[in-house]
Amino acid sequence: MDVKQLEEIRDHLVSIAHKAGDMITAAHPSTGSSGSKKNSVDLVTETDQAVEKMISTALAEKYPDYSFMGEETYKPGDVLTDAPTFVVDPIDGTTNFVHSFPYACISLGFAVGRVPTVGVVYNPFTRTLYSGIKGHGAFLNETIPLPLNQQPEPLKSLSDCLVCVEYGADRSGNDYAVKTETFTKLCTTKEKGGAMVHSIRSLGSAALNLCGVASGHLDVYWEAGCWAWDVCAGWCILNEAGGIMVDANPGNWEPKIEGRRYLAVRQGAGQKELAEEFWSYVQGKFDVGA
Ligand code: LIP
Repeated sequence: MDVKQLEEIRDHLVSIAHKAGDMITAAHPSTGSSGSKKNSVDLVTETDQAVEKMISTALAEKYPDYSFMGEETYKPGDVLTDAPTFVVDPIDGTTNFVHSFPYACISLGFAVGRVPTVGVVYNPFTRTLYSGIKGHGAFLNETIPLPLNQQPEPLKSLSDCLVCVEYGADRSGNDYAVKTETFTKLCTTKEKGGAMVHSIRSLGSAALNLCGVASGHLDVYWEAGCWAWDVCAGWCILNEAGGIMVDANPGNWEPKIEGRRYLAVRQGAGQKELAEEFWSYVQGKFDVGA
């Protein structure tokens, strides 16, 4: 696919993101207006479903030959293939949306050969738009190149980092223990065997977290359990901003979009060493995605 075609796709995704943003900001949900999927903290609202319908219809009209994978219409067993595919989360950060915490977005990814190739992520509450095309850079609000600091500081040590993590919806079992024990280790003093990171943040939207790493205001983002539609768009933007994505479990430098385990590191000298340092603090191994 040539760059003209990819730019046309990006432009279409940007206009869909704005339409979706208007639907989301007009919705005024309440905690009582949501339903749940897997458990009481895995929320979904009528707005998630209506926005996905609008997006899939708009994409099918213009690109009838491309596949579509969306959070609200995904069925267990659906797989991402090598075919050009739109990978979409109508509201990433549904819990935030339900609580009117203004950190939620529309995440519109386009994968070719299962590689994130176009990404558009739009937070309609702050009117912040991130976009990227593979090989052609990433931008904030279409004109400001990412990362925001074009001469990012070297990544010398995890102890200098602001680290983003998420608790996710599974609140027991092996993977929850791996997360929470690792969170503790990250924050603990060096004397007690920890990484003594500057701090950790848990903000509730994988796509915006990836854009935070792409921008450079987060140094690292580590998560297991989220899905292809949470990461596809942000991953393209991250890579185009010079960031890297590796596996949340130690040792794998080439995670898959649908692998459900992710560690993102911002641009800067020493990225790979920082990923290795992070892995050395991971307590156990995630089962998800295995
Ligand atoms: C959410 C993510 C969040 C993650 C949750 C969930 P949703 O997406 O972006 O960061 O921790 O497991 O996947 O459900 O709001 O689209």
